[in-house]
This record gives sequence, C-alpha cells and structure tokens, in this order.
Amino acid sequence: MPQDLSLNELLIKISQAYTDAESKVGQCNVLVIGKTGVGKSTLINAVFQERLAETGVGRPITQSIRQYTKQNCPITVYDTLGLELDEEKVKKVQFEVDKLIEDQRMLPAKDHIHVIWYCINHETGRFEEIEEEWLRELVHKEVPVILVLTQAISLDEEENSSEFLKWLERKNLPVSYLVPVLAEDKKVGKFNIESYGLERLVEATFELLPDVAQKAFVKEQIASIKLKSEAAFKYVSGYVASSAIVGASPIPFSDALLLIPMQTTMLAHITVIFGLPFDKAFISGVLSSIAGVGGMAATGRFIVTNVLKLIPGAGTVLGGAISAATAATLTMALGLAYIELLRVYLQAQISGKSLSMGDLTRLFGEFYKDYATSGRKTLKDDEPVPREIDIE
Ligand SMILES: Nc1nc2c(ncn2[C@@H]2O[C@H](COP(=O)(O)OP(=O)(O)OP(=O)(O)O)[C@@H](O)[C@H]2O)c(=O)[nH]1
Ligand SMILES: [Mg+2]
Repeated sequence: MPQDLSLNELLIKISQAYTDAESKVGQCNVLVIGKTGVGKSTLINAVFQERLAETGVGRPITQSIRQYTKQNCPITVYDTLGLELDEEKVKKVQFEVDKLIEDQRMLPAKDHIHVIWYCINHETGRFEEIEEEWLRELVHKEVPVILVLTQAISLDEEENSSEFLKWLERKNLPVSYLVPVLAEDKKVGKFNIESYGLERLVEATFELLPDVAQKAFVKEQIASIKLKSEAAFKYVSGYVASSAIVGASPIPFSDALLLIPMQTTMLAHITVIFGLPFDKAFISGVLSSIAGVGGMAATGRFIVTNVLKLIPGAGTVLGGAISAATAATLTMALGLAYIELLRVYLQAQISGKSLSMGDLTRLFGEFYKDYATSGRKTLKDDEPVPREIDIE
C-alpha cells in the first residue's frame, strides 16, 4: 500500500515538481525594431511582467541593440535603440540586426531570435521607403515578423481599421500580421482612450513561435489570460490522456494515493504556465479547501478520499476499487478547477481587486465540485467576475 503523506510532505512534492516544471519552460527571444519614440519600451513593458524594459538589465550588445534579461525570467528582449531614418544609421542598425539574427542562429534553437515586432507609429501615418526595403529584406532571415502599429488611437471603431492600416495592407508586406495597439491608456483632451490590441498581439505572436519558445512566452506575457488558460488546458488534457491511469485496470481504493504524484506534478505545471510563483500558503489553502479540513491536519489520503466523494459512482465503492475513468475524471476536475481559480485570481489582480484566501479557497471548492459532478472536460466560458458562491 502506498504511504500516506502529510500536507507538509505534499507541499514539498509540489514545490519540487514546480522547480522541475520551471526548468522545462524553454526560452523565448523577441526582437523589437522601430524608430525612436514609437513606443517600443512602452509596448515591452505592457506585455511582459515587471517592466522588463525599464528595470531589466539593459546590456548593450552592439551600439544600437540592447538586450534585456531578468533573473529567472525566460524572456529576452532585444530592443533597437535610437533608430533614426537617416540612411547611414539605418544601414548600420540593419547590419547589426542581421548579424544578431545570424549569430544567434549558430546557437541552439532556444537562443534563436524567434519573432520580430517591427513597430511603426500609427498616428504619424508614415512608413518610409527605407523601412519597407528593410522589411522586405528581413524575409531572408526567416524570422516571422509582426508589424505593430503603435499608439493607434484613431482607428475607425466600427471597421477597426484606418486609411493608413488599409494602405499598409494593400502593400502586401512580407509580415505575418499587422496589429494596431495602444499599449497604455492615453488621454486626449478630456477623453481617456483605453489601451487595446495587446491581447491580439500576444496571441498572434504565440502562433508564430516555435515549440521551444511557446511556454516561456505564455508564462511571461501578462496581456492574455485566455492564452494562459488555453495553454494550461492543453497541458492538462494531454497529461491526463497520456497518463498511465487511462486504460488501466481498476485500482484498489487504498492505492488511490498513487494518483498524488501525478496530481502534484499537474498543479505545479499549471502554476508555472500561469507565470505565478510557488506560494506555499496558497497551495495549502487550495488543498485543504477540497479536503474539507483545515491546515496541516489534511493528509494525502484524506484529500483523495474527499475529492473522490464528489464524483458520481466513486463514493459508493469506498473500500472497493476505483476505475481508471474515475481516476481520470478526478485528475481532470482538479486541473480544470485550478486553471479556473488562477484565471479568476489574475483577473482580479488586473482589475485591482484583491481576493482573500477565504474567497479563493471557497471558489476552488465550488469549481472542483462543478467539474467533478458534471464530468465536464473543457473549461467553462469566460466568466470575468466570480459569482457569489456559497458552499456548505
Ligand atoms: N499613452 C501612451 N503613451 C505611449 C504609448 N506608447 C508610447 N507612448 C509614449 O511615447 C513616448 C515614447 O515611448 P517609448 O516607449 O519610450 O518609445 P521607444 O520606442 O522605446 O523610444 P526609444 O527608446 O527612444 O527608441 C513616451 O513618452 C510614452 O509615454 C502608448 O501606448 N500609450
Ligand atoms: Mg525605448
């Protein structure tokens, strides 16, 4: 019979799984090009956590390219500085950018430049020949390019477009996407124009990234919670489907503890995908909430017994055996409920609300109950505001 684990031992296991998951997120490298003042730094800071471009260590790697990294952060941003449209200078920057792309390509795939955001200012409505030439030459570098139209405050609302954007579209530039954005809210007279477009930029970028860069990007970007939950969902369904429990013969109930290593790994991975730190108090709150007992009194066996109770059919065979399907349902429900919880948590954080530990654990219990009893295998639709929920 597998050994029971105390809550503390469980937390240690999750923490180890977290470190392990973190070491597997890969690396993503984004190169940002654009004239001085178009809003490159503002954009980088709006997309990535903790103001990478301001607080990150900007290391000049050539005269015109600065590399931003942060400790324990799998994103590197290369920012081109002070690009003016003086032909001499552009040629120089171009040369340095080409060299950077080629040098990085000599290294393993995780060090390649994975995507380029070529930024132009939408409001000036200017896109010069020299920029067009450069874009057309970049094709040969085989790095996907997104043309980002920054500070785009004057789009036609209905069409979600503008003359300038349409004109650019007609040029058939060799770019994968054209994305207008306003990275930060902007005051125009007495009006405040809300930022927009970052989510689209992030989702478009994700599509273009090679595998080695996707996880790192999803984790560090903060513009799309949807992307985080989708990536976590994909992970959970893949993980459950490929696990040994599927198709396995029924396991004695007393062996249900065998599920624990699997579930701890899963919760750790989801936490990493969401880019959240491992927080002992948070996770133990979550675990105790489903165990139905507070704090350190919870044990692995107690938690498993309690989470099984909600699954139709599982509770009746206490002492008997649980089927592989039940084990899969249980694991899936835990994973999906946890994704749902982190989604609500981040949404609250972004809108400046704070949820107490009590709120969070209550919500988690409710989400789990929903998934376990319904056997639902997909995420619920976006519900930005958590409903008022009572749990007995
Ligand atoms: N409100 C608002 N201001 C922006 C936005 N993007 C850029 N700005 C403003 O435009 C100015 C230049 O933006 P930066 O992000 O520093 O431009 P940059 O491209 O990094 O410029 P260099 O580093 O000189 O090449 C700053 O004063 C920003 O506040 C935006 O999305 N919203
Ligand atoms: Mg800058």
